Amino acid sequence: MEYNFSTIEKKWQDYWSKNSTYKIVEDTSRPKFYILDMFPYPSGAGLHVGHPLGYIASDIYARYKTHKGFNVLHPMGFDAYGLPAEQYAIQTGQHPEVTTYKNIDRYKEQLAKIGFGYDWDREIRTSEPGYYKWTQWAFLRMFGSYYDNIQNKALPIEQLVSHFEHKGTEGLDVACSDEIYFTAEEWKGKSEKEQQEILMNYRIAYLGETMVNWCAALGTVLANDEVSEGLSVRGGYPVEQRKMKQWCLRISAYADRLLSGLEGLNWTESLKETQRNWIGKSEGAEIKFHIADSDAVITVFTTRVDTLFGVSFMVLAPESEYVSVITSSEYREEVEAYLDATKKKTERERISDRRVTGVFTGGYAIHPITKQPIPIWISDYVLSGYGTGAIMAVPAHDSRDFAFAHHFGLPILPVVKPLDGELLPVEEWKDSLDSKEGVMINSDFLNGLSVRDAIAEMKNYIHDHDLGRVKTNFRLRDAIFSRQRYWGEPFPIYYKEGMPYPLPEEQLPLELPEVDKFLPTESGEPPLGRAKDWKTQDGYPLELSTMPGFAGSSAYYLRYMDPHNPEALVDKQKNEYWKNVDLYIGGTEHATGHLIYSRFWNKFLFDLGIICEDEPFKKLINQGMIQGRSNFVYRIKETNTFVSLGLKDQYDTTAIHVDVNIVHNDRLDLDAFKRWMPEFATAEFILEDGEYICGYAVEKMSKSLFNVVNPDDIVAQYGADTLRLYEMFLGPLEQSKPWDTKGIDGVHRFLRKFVGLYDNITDEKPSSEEYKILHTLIKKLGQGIESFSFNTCVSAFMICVNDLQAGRCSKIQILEPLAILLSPFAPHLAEELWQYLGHQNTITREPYPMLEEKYLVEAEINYPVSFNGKVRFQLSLPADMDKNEVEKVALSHPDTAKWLVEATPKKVIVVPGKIINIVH
Ligand code: ANZ
Repeated sequence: MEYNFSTIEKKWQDYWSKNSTYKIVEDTSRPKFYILDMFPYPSGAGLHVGHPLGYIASDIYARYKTHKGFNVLHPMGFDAYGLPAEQYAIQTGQHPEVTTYKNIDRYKEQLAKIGFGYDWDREIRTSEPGYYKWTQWAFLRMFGSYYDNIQNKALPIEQLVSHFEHKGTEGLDVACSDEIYFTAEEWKGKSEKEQQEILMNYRIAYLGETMVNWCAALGTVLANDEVSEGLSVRGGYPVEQRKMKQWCLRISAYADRLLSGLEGLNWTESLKETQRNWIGKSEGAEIKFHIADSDAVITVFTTRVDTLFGVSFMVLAPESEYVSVITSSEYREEVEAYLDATKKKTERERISDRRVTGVFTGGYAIHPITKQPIPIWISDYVLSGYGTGAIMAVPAHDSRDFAFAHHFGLPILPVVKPLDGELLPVEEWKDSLDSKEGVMINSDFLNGLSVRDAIAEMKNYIHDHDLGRVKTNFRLRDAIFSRQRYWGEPFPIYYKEGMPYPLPEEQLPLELPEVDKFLPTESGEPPLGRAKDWKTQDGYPLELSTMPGFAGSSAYYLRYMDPHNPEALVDKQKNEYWKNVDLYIGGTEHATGHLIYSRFWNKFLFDLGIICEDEPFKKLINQGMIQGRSNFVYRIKETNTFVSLGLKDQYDTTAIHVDVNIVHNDRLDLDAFKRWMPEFATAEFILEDGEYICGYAVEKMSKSLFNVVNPDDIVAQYGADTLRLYEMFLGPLEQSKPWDTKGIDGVHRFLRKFVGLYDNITDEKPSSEEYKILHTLIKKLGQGIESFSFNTCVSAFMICVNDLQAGRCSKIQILEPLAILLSPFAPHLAEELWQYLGHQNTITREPYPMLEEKYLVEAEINYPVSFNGKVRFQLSLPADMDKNEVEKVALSHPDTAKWLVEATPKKVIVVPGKIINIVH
C-alpha cells in the first residue's frame, strides 16, 4: 500500500464529517467517559504547534476509551468574549463579533486538519445569545440567593427575608459583607429601598464597594495583571486605586468547601497546593481595641493572640474607615498626602514592596489587658481587604512590624517567653516597661507554654474576658464581576431609584446591543452607555457594565452535555448521565482563576439542585508548554553583513532573531533571508564551510521572536498523523519542552515502515514470537496511555514495528489488531489500513485488542544438559513442565544414552527453568 498521507488524510476527514462518525448521544447501555480540553480563546494569530499538544493527548485518550467500549464525550468550543477582540475593534472599528468569528473559522480549519474526533454538533461559543442566556440566568440565581453557614449551602433569598420578618437577624449564621443586627420589628419598619440595601449585604451576586484598579484614560477597571508599576500595561496610562461599586460574587462563602473539596480530586499535588494557598485558610482571633477619648473600637485580626502583650503600636490600612475618625487635626495633612501616594500602588505591589512607609495618625488605642496607650499608625503593608484592615503590631515577633518599628523608632516590646519562643521570660521584660503605673499584667499563665498551647490559652482568655472572638479568615476574596467594557455578557439588571433589580428570567437572553464606537461615553460611562434605548420596557435604565472573561467559562462544561436546550442549562437526565468531567486537560495558568471560579459556580448550581455533582473536574492534567526554539543571525555592527555562528566572536555583532521557517537544522536559507524583509535584500554573508549556521535559544513561542511554527505547515509537509505522533514523542505530556523538528523525519519514516508491514498479507497463523511482539506492545501502550506518557507509546510502536519487520511478519492476525492499536495515535492511517484489510466500517469503535499475558511468558525453555558438569546437548521443554517430568524426559532422551555409554546415572540435578546435570 502506498502512503500518500495528504490524500489519505483528506479522504478520512471528509468521511468522518459526512458520516458524523464522532456524533455522540447519551447511551445508557455503555459506560460514559467525559474528556474536556480547556476551550481556546480564538486569537488573531491562529494556532501554533504548542496549542494542540493537550488536544492531541486528549484525542488519543478519547479514541482509546472509545475502543475500550466507553461512550466518550469529547467536545470543543470557543471562549469567544474577551479583551483582544475589543482592543482590535477600538483600533480598527471592526465589530468584535466579526473578527472573533473569523478567528473561530480559522481555528476550526486548523483543528480539522489535525484529525480531532470532536462532536462539532455540540460546539459552543460563549458570545452567542443561546449560550450566554445561561450565564445571565446563573447570575440571576446568584443574585436571588444567600449562603447559609449552618446548612452550608446557598438558599433562596426569600428564606432570608422570611427569617428577617420573624426574628430579624437573631439566630442567623450567614455569609455577609458586614455584620449587621436588627430585630423583626426594625426590618418591617424599613422602606423597600432600605430593605433592598440590606439584602445586598447577603446576596451571592451583589453590588459592593470594592477597591479597584481604575484607569481613567481607558475608562475602565483593570485586572491586576493588566497593571504594572502604577501604569496600564496597554498604553501606559496612570492607574489608581479607587473605591467603586462593582458587581461581585461571594466566592468567599464557599472557601471552606473549595478547600475540603480538593481532597477528593485526582489533581496534581502542586495544583492542589496552589489552590490551598490561594484560598489561604488562617485560624486566629479578632481582638477589640478601644480608642482613647472616643467610643470607637478597632478590631484586629491576628493569628498570634499569644503575642498580645508584645503589642507596641497598631497599624491601619490606608483605606480603613477608621482613618478619618482617628486622625487628629495636627496630623491630617501628612496623612492625606500619604493616602494619595498609596492610591498609585496596586495591591500586588503593596505585598511585594518591602520598603517601609507610613504615617502616625495622632491617635491612640488602649491595650485591652495592660491598658497602656498604643499609638495608631497608617501603612500600606496592611491591606484593606484582608482580616479587618487593621493589625496589632508585635515587632518582637513579626518581621514587617519589626522593620516598621525599627524605621520609625517605635518600641519593640519583649513578650512572654513561650517554651519554644525566642524572647525573654516575663520577669525580665516586666521591669523593662517604662511605665508600670496602671499596668495590669496577668500573663504568667502563658509562661513556659509552647506557642500552640499559648495561643489556645489566650483564645480562652479573650473569650472569657470578652476581648474578642475566635475567627477563621480566608485569603480568598470575592470575585469582582463587572467590567466597563463592550465585548462581554450584559447583566440582566435594571435600576429603579438607584437600586438594582433583576430582569424576569423570561426576558433572557438580554442581548448585547449595538454601539457606534467601542469606547466609553464622553461622560465616562462604559460603552453600553452609547446603546440606543438601553432600558427596560418600562423605561428603567439597564446596567452598563458587562461580565468578565471568566463568566462564560465557568459552566461551559455543563452546556456541552446539552448544548441546544432552550429550556434549561442542562437537562436533568443528561446531566445524570454525563455527571462531570472525568478528565480535564489544560494549562497551569488557570490554577487560581478559571479552576476556582468554575468550582465555585458548579457548587452553587449543585446547592440549588440543578446539577448532580459537587465538583466539575474529577481528574485534571496540566500539559507542559511547548517552547519556541528561536534562531539568530549575527549582524556586524553598522553593516549589512552577517557572520556565521562559529566566526561571530571575531567581530562586534548584534544578534537578531530570524524567522525559524527559513532555517533548516540551524542552517539559514540565504535567498529566503534576503526575501524575508526589505532591509535584508542586500545582505552579505560570511560563511563557514559554505553554510550560514544560526545560533539558537529556547524561548516562549511568540510572533515577536519569529519562532512560531504553524501546524498547517507541518501537516502539509509530513501529514497530521506524523504531527500527532511527533508532538507526543517530544516528551512526557506534563513537561515543558522546546519544539525542535529534528526528530520529525524519524517519526515520519516510522509511519512509512508501518505501512510497509501491510504488503503481501497472509492469513497464516502467527508464531508465538509474533504474538509476543504484539502483546508486549499492547501492554506498553496500556501503561503509557493510562499514565499519559504518550512518548513511551511512540517508542513502543517503533520497537514493535522493527521487530515485526525483522521477522518479515505479514500475518493478518497480527496486523489487524495492530491497526486498532495505532488508531488513537494516527487515526487517518489506521482507517486507511482498516479499509485496506477489507473492512467497510470506520475503525473508530472497533474493540481494543485484549492483552493476553500468556503470550508474554516464555513458552519453551532451552535446557543445557550436562554430564558430570560438561554441557553435551540442548533440550527444549515446555516452561511449565515440573521437575520430575523434566528428569524423566531427560533420562529417556536418545542423546542421553549416547553420552552415558554404559554407565548408570547416580544422580540427576534439575534446576527448573535453568539446567539439567546428570552425574554418573
Ligand atoms: C500579630 C502577630 C504577631 C501577627 C506575630 C503575626 C505574627 P495570615 O497567616 O496571612 O492570616 N495581618 C492581619 N490582617 C492583616 C492585613 N489586613 N494586612 C496585613 N497583615 C495583616 O496572617 C495573619 C497575620 O497577618 C496577623 O497576625 C497580622 O499580624 C497580620 F508574631 O498579628 B499578626
